[in-house]
Amino acid sequence: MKSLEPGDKNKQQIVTKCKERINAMSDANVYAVKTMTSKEYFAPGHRACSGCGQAVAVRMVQKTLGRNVVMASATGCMEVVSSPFPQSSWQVPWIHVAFENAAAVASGIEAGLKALRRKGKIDGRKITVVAMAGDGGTADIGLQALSGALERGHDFLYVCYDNEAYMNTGVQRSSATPFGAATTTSPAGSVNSGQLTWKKNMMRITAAHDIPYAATASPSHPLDLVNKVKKGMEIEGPAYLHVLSPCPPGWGISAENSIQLARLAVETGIFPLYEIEEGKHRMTMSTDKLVPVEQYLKKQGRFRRLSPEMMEMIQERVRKEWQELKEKSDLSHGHRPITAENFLLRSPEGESEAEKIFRVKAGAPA
Ligand SMILES: Cc1ncc(C[n+]2csc(CCOP(=O)(O)OP(=O)(O)O)c2C)c(N)n1
Ligand code: SF4
Ligand SMILES: [Mg+2]
Repeated sequence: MKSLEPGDKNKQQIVTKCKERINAMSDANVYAVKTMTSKEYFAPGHRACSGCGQAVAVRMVQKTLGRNVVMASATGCMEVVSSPFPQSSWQVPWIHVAFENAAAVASGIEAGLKALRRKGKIDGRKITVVAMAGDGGTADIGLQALSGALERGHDFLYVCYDNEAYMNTGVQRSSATPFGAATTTSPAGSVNSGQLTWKKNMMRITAAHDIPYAATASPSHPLDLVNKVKKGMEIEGPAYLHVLSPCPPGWGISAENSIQLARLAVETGIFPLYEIEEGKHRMTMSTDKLVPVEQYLKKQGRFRRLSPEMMEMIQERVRKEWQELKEKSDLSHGHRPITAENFLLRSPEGESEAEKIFRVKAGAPA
């Protein structure tokens, strides 16, 4: 492929060339991170463990959200690691709320902003209201508050960072802990092999509220994640994002394998990437051949005691749920491939890093 020439001043030409390059890449997701804004809204210096998948995901989500947000953040790992008084990693308005009420607080913020706008005390510019919580704060203790906020139809984005247990308080099971995983309250030993129930399906629960948008996302697929955050911001009404967040100490994995594990969760079909928009399902990352679940499970200490029978039960369930999801997706939109069209990630404040890089390389005027 022809490289960019210093004389390529026409922006359209530059963008076309960028798109050609990107389409030639086997997996645009690998390169997406480099195109994000260099501005940090979840600043470094926080105390998350190395390899924390949740911290990686939060950073990407915040880069996409930009400055015009108000955050309500439930108690959990991200609150604890980011806000030891008097320090804070948050470069945006951020409120720490209780374990159970992130969605209720976000509802109040949204209603308050509406009232201020109506009274002419703030201008009409869009301010995104975001609630964030872990799987415990979402699927267990915060479920009632979330259900109420979805039912009332508040215009907000709820992000659940799912590391599949109560990590902040020492790896206790939650209803999002997967079948067979060992935690301190679902120990694996001679009697049981870990969690005995199947993971609660928050996508089905939130979609049952007939909200305009619900999606799963993973830090291993940044482009997909960014697109979904953008959609959640743009859509009027409640949007729900469920983000897989590998946790090295809780999952029994090494820090450097965290994102690889997130990728395997997607590729095995254990954590499929899809969205439900106005009731229509769409797989955003599909494959005809799933990687065997064993490759994902065997890499994690929490599944060390899984028997071959349990492994087979998990494989069977994943296969069945994948097939059901595929059929639902085929009935509506079908698979949407990643193309260069949705690759150039513009930061909310303007030019994307990719555009800046290519403009500078091409010698175009600043
Ligand atoms: C009412 C109440 N019960 C228990 C706690 C203790 N507590 C704080 S965070 C937490 C677990 C958080 O789990 P999760 O929401 O999954 O977030 P993670 O730490 O895993 O990111 C618990 C049990 C609390 N703060 N408030
Ligand atoms: S315990 Fe897990 S979720 Fe919490 S900061 Fe460490 S890696 Fe992240
Ligand atoms: Mg958790």
